[in-house]
Amino acid sequence: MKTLIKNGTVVNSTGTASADVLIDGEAIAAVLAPGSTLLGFDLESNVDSVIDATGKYVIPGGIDAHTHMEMPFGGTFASDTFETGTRAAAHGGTTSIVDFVVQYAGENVIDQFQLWHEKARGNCAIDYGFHQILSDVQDSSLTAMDELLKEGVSSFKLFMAYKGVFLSDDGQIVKAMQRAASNGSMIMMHAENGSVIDLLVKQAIAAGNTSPIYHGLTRPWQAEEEATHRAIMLANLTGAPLYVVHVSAKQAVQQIAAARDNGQNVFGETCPQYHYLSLEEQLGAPGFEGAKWVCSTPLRSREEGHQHHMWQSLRTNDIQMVSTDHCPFCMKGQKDMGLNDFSKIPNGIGSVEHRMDLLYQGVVDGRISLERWVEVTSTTPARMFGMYGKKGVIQPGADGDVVVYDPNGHTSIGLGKTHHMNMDYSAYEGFEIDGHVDTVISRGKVVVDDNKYLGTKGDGKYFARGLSQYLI
Ligand code: DUC
Ligand code: ZN
Ligand code: ZN
Repeated sequence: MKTLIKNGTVVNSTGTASADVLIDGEAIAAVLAPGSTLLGFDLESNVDSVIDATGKYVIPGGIDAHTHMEMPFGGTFASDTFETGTRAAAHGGTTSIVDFVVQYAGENVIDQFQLWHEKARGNCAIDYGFHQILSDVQDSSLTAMDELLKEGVSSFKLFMAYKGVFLSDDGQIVKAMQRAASNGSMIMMHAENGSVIDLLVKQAIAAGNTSPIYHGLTRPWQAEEEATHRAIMLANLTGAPLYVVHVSAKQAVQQIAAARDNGQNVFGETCPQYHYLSLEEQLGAPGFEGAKWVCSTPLRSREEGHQHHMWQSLRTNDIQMVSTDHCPFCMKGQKDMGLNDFSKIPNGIGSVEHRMDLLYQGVVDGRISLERWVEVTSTTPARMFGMYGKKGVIQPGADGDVVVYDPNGHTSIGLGKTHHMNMDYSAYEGFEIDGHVDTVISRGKVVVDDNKYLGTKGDGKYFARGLSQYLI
């Protein structure tokens, strides 16, 4: 199967050019000046299909490097399965995800890795890789870190919050960091001070403060800044590279920026919710509505300027990339477990389908450049997590993961509109985007065209990742 995408504007993180893109089988075969022939052959009459991208952007498929499909968490499971979640991702122009294998205390890491393979295999619409969560860091977990590297898992996530669920103490963190420093893998950190949060939560509930806004008020930015600083110091001590996930507080960004200025291999990820949504407007919505936006780290105060700072840090590269932390729960039967106690609301927001559009609106609004959009949503995730070359770029030899994006199109986000995620609400209901995902190609196959899903369950394959390109 040969496909020619003609007359488009190809946008890579390094620049923009008018070019035709030839996909042969599963890979990009050539990027050519518009109307070029190849060895004297007219391309258009020698391919199976032609996509006219006149007036449109041709970009590398999005990579969401932080998702939790069907994650067991908060007494329930994230409501998107690998099947529904990856199909929704495809609709939104994302052609790869990196999901998290969960290991709770006492479980065996390798067993869990095999279990996650079973959940995903044959079910995904797009390609997928895995990070590994470590909770208690057993001796067998350390050897598993070496073994998993050979299986294409080069990043390990630890939690400084969620005591009794995920939390690793500082000694356990240091042990895992020492192993990462020696085997070249990346430590990912959920950086919030769990003990402080647990105390504030207990005090809030005892005082009768049970509504969703208290989720945010009991997870203050100081708890995020302190844990971010501590993680940076432990990484400094051990020499491990550190990737701080879902950064939401401007003070945490400042810690990351200072460490980077100091020459340390520290990286920051943020998510669209921290750019657009706030403690006051969403978490503080009347009644129980705020439960829709209970996630951790929490939405921050707009009055304190966090959202503005997140956009700024993305532009200045104090923060390197944007994932979603896609972890959806329905209001009915899931979020409503916390109707009388915010601490029982399952933590998570779903937005795997909207990340590309929400960040593109940042281009329209003059907050980031077109090339930076591609960089933070595709190229940097590929480089950060050992996928670059195959993913994250439009060049010969790369996988044929390509999105035709229409800057003159329009996207209305909301239930009954562009929503394909398995959620009974949208965290972005009513958002209007000045752009549209027209065609999504995954390894040479059109999987979404004009909002229609054309793929098949199981099109997506496991991607064994290499080491991060950002480490020397
Ligand atoms: N935060 C969430 O909101 N959900 C899943 C796990 C996490 O760290
Ligand atoms: Zn987390
Ligand atoms: Zn997460």
